[in-house]
Amino acid sequence: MSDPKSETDVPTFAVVGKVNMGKSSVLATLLEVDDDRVIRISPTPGETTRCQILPLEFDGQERIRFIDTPGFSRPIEAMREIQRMAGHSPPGLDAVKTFVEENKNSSEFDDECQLLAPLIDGAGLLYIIDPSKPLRDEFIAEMEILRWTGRRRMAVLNAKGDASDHERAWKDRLGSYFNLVRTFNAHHARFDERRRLLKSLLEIDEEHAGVIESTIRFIDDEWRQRREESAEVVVDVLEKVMLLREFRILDEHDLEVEHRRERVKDEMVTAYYQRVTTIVKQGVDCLLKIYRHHLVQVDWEEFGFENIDLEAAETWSKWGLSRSQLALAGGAAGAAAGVAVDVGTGGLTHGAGTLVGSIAGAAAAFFKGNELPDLKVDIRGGVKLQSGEGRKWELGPPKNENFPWIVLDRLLVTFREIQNRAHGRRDPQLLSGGEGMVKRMDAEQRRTLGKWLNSCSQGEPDRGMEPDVYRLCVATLEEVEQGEEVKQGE
Ligand SMILES: Nc1nc2c(ncn2[C@@H]2O[C@H](COP(=O)(O)OP(=O)(O)O)[C@@H](O)[C@H]2O)c(=O)[nH]1
Ligand SMILES: [Mg+2]
Repeated sequence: MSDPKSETDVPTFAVVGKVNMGKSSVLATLLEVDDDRVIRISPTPGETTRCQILPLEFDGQERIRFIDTPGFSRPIEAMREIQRMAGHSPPGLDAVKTFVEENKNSSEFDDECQLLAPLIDGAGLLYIIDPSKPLRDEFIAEMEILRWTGRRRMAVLNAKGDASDHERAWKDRLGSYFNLVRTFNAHHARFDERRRLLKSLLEIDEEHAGVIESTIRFIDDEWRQRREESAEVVVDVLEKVMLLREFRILDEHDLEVEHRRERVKDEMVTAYYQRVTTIVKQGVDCLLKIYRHHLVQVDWEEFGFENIDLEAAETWSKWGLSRSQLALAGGAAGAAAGVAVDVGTGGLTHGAGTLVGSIAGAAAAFFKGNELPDLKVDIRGGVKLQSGEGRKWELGPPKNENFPWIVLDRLLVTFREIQNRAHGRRDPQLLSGGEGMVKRMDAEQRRTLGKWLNSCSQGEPDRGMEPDVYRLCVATLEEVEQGEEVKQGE
């Protein structure tokens, strides 16, 4: 059986542990919920006072049910009470049932009664602990109570801090109380770890193996689809950016007065980069949506293109592009280089020259003495005669052949950070920067992509190359996914 046929067929797991151990955070990461209105995560203990059902659904059908619980608040007292109720015999599920029955209307053991109710109903359990905390008597009491329920149980180590001091003690003890011990960090777990934790459920609920296995297949399919959609986003952004042109209609007077010409040029360059930023931002928003992130934001003040200083060392290093990588990327796109003015040469006037020469000097100075591709950063464009009075000034894309690779790297680095971003976190900042990703592409991929980018920059995307470009983007994203996790700040 691979589909749950009725509600009682849905494998159910209660998430238990002491208050504030990260139970809700583990669930939020596992189920990709970054919304505090759906799963409340709080630094103040004891805010959850009721159980909450959190279904894992596919195609509108609940496949695995998790129950978030308030957590233990008085485990030692509860343990004694259950022991007292068991009398001379060893405590078991009956004593736990009696305990809940007798205390459910009193406030004394409210949290314990809430937490134990789903276990009495037959749920398996995930016991969340923080191995950076010392193993105290209250935890032993919790483990005893859970063992008495007789339910299949897994301990999940969610280390909030440095676990090295106490982890051994925890592991020694957990082994004798739980069927399974797993590590899952609510702030760092990525797709693989989420998948592994779901797979572990098989070991504590063999009865529902079919449903759990088919759910994992759904998750794998969905993950592949997300990667494919992301590749489409990347290709789309690159094409849009390379096709982008900024226009102004100028009259003769504007063109003849140098300071006016300069002003128009500056305005156009600013407007151009603002539009590049908008395109990239829309792409990043799509990626965030694909991976179900609603909370995080990218600092566009810093990472947008509006104030991009293509000649500054910082611009390159922030995105992890070393000089040699730039040389490689540039080499691949080399065909795009050397075309300074490719529009309307017939009507070209003095304006275009000024435009093209504008920022090249600084870049050349920065890279002086290095065997590097031409890093001129002027924007291609020209002036065309319009019918009637005006002249059309057109610019874009930057002549710098590395430009599309920088755009691509921003997308890849952002994609990597999205992969590393756990939904259980509630801090809004998606960090950007760090090691670049373009370098992971091999020479063949760069050559293909470079050729296609070149066709885009000339205003005529090579449609025949698109399937190859899409495939290499999918492969690159997969590569990025599998890369080492770059630890994010807390
Ligand atoms: N640094 C860090 N903090 C965590 C982690 N898991 C949970 N927390 C924090 O611990 C606090 C309690 O988490 P919560 O999930 O609400 O605990 P619960 O009471 O067991 O549901 C919150 O401030 C979380 O942000 C973790 O893996 N790392
Ligand atoms: Mg909670």
